[in-house]
Amino acid sequence: MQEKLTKILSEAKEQLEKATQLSEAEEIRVKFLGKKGELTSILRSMGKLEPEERKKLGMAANNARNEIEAMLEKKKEAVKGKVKDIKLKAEAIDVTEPGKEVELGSKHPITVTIEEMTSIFESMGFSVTEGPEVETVYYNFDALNAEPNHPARDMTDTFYINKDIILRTQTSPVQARTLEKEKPPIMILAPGRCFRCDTPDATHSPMFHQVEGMVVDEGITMGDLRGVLDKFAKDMFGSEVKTKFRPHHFPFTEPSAEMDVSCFKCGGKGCRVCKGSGWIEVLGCGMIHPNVLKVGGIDTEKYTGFAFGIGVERIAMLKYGIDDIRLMYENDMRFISQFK
Ligand code: 2NL
Repeated sequence: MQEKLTKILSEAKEQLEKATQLSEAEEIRVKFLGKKGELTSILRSMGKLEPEERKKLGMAANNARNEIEAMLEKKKEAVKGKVKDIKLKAEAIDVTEPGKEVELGSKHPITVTIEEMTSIFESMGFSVTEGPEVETVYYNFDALNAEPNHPARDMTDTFYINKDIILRTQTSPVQARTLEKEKPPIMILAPGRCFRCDTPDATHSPMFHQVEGMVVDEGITMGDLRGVLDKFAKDMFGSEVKTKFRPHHFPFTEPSAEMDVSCFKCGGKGCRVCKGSGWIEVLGCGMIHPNVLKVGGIDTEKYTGFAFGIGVERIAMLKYGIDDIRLMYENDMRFISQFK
């Protein structure tokens, strides 16, 4: 028995020395100290021995077990230490390495254009007002003198949420709300997102942007409208451009007009940008219809006003030579990052 114990001890020692992994150490523990282990079977068989003998051997067996356990513990610690070393080495960070360059984002061409338009009008005294993109039919159509059967009210042209709520088709509802709330003098700009049921193509998008403006005070005339919009055109497209106003029709203005600027590319001789005509259409405008002022609670005996609406995408496309509106909503970085 004593011999057997010595043999077990030296075998365990030898095998443990070779072990390099925790799983191997565990296998060795099971082999010697487990329920069916070699040392365990010796301890079990001791019941048959004489008491004197049993005591001696018992002590020796217990010592052997303690020794194996101590060796196992030592091995486990050593293996763990090695694993940690490897891990630390693999995860080491070179703090002296130069940092990666962070690429700066750039503004969207629509943002750039709205900011430029806004600052031009702010320099003339306009202040920016905003309103909801989800609007009532009342502020989007009724308050703006749109006939009950006006085509723009159609389910096929406007996104209806329900019979009274829509996605605004223009930013004029912002101005209709302002007329209700404020007293003249009023001089506001309403930039923002608008929605119409359009099938996308090179010049149409169901989501687009407008900058509308409105001035209401005593003695406001078409001359004021022309002065403000001519100044806008010169600041936006170059001091050399000329403007002209052609009669038009909008439900919310009377008289109404569209403004053209002389082509800033060819100077009016005719080119690809102005399609040979020398003129480019840039906005719609007019004297605010008395019905619109009245609905807003403005005294039409005392006050008059003008308003205008500018399509932001159209201005951005002209200014930056973009030939397809859809490029602006694909967010391809190669396109987007050109507008710093
Ligand atoms: C266009 C035409 C326009 C307005 C918008 C407006 C707003 C109020 C009263 C009167 Cl509250 N008018 N807005 C007026 C004329 C034209 O937009 O073709 N925009 C791209």
